[in-house]
Amino acid sequence: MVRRFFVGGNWKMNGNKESLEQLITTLNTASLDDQTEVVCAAPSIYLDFARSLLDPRIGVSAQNCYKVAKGAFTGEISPAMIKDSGADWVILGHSERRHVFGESDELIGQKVAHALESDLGVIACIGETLEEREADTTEEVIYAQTQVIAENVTDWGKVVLAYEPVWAIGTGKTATPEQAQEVHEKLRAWFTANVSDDVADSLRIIYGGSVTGANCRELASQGDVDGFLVGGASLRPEFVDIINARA
Ligand code: G2H
Repeated sequence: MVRRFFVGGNWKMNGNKESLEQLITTLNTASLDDQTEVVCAAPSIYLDFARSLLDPRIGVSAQNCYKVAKGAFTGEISPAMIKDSGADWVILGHSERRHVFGESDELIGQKVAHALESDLGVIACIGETLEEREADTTEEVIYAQTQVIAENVTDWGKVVLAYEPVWAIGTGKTATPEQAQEVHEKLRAWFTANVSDDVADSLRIIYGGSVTGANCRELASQGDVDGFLVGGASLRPEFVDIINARA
């Protein structure tokens, strides 16, 4: 099956109305490969703003959400609110949520279940730390994270899996194309063994971690790399080159 290339821009906690409007103008006026699905993940306070300005061909994502629809959860946002703001996606399980905010696999699984029930698409993130890679436990770690996500997925058509080795995030140390391909191939085999051939074949497994305009083409040429989740470079005009990495 041909998996549509998927490029997410994760703006993280960056930007203001002025800078985001400039960035959005750059995206709206650029020539973007229409074979690529593009989604921008805005800070929650700018979801409406981003949706109102971005070309409708570009999707909008939140960067996190809570596991229930509403209630006394000060500071949180729900999938229903994300939908109401016009966004269609949410990033869950990002390593910054796992490691800076202490989110557990269990909580991430509950969030995945509720986001899907609420009809949001989910960009579910997994990845090992440098310590785990050096201890040769990469596979064990990413399979365990994937297992908890899988237990909570009701519709794989609404999920994109982002492999983001923690040691490559915002560090400038990108996984080599071979390292990314090796892990993505193993993940696909995990899906064959534990979910189904169909899901293994159709699920988009994207790579994140210091992707730039300079390294995106070689990464994109790997058979099991179906796109990217891009942080720093998604705030710069080179994001256009990353979207067009397969063009
Ligand atoms: C990984 C990635 C985006 P960066 O977090 O999710 O960020 O491209 O800055 O490493």
